[in-house]
Amino acid sequence: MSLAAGPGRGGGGASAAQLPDELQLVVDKHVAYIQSLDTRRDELEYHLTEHLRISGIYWGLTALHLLGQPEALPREGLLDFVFSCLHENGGFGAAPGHDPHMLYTCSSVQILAMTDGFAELEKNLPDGKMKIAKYIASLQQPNGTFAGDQWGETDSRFLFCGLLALSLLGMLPNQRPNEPPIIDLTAATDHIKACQNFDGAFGVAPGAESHSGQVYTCVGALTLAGELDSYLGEEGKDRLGAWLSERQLPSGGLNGRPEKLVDVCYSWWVMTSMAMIDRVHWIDQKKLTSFILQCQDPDQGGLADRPGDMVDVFHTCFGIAGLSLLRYPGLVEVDPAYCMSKPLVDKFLGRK
Ligand code: GRG
Repeated sequence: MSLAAGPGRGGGGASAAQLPDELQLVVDKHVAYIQSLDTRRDELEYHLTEHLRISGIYWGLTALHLLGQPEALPREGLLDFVFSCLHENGGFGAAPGHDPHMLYTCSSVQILAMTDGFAELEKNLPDGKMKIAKYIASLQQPNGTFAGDQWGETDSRFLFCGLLALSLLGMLPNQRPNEPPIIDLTAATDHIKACQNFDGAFGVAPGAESHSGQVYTCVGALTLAGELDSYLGEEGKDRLGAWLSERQLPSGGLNGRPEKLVDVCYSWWVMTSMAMIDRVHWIDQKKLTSFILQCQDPDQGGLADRPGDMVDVFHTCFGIAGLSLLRYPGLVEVDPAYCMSKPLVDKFLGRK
């Protein structure tokens, strides 16, 4: 059975209603699960996850967009929360009172893009877009990479988040060829290239073990910089694609690196990297689809890392995003670099 191109995706494949029970995505349950998350303030887990709250909102909102329910969370409440995390220097913390950090600044910019909130940003912080861009630029290091915050830890995740957020702000040097560059994009991509290993994959820093999460950040950064094709070429894509395709285990699920357990989130990190190098067909898509669907809680909604485990919003987002890449019927198409609805990103960036 083909799961390709369902309604709204321009193809003639199966619709969700034609699929057998074990291949049904419980869309309404997932929407209700995400809507319920902010009402669980008396649960320990709510407080234990405060340090990543704004990313949690990005994960939930992205999942809702891909499920075709972009308005299932109240826009005003989302914007109020985002602005309560904003600092004078243009950075965002994970929650009110938390220090600004690149990861949460990226999630905040993504939420602002998804909620069309940039006009409100200017009311909360005059010249807000430029202040956010300058905060991001201030974290670039002499060797081209980016720190996560003022304390200086570096990681290819932070570099990618910097480029992604700048791109949504329209402030990447390749988006403004006639303006003085706000960051050194060549130094940034040189650093990413130095993170590539002999196996064709990428690590968190030069010389670090290949990991598919970092493959996403490095391939995504090269995509945003417009350098992916010229740098990798077909041979580089084949070598990286071979390493990524070895991430699939007999259960159909994917792991992040050799000898590790499968986890539904790698359905995103691995598959979107495959999408950016045009090698999605190197994975058994039917088996992966089935694995992702087994990670659902069919009663309460949400997805877990593995079948039978407790669900959470992180795995819910990346499982659904993986299904979107696999063209599960009825889901909105996801943009591989931005991990947001592709129609939204296309419109937002004025892409055809
Ligand atoms: C815009 C989608 C988006 C992301 C922003 C934060 C970020 C950029 C990317 C994270 C990439 C990454 C490193 C993902 C991997 C996450 C993960 C499950 C790490 C677990 O690592 P280990 O070593 O697990 O605990 P393994 O599976 O290797 O045993």
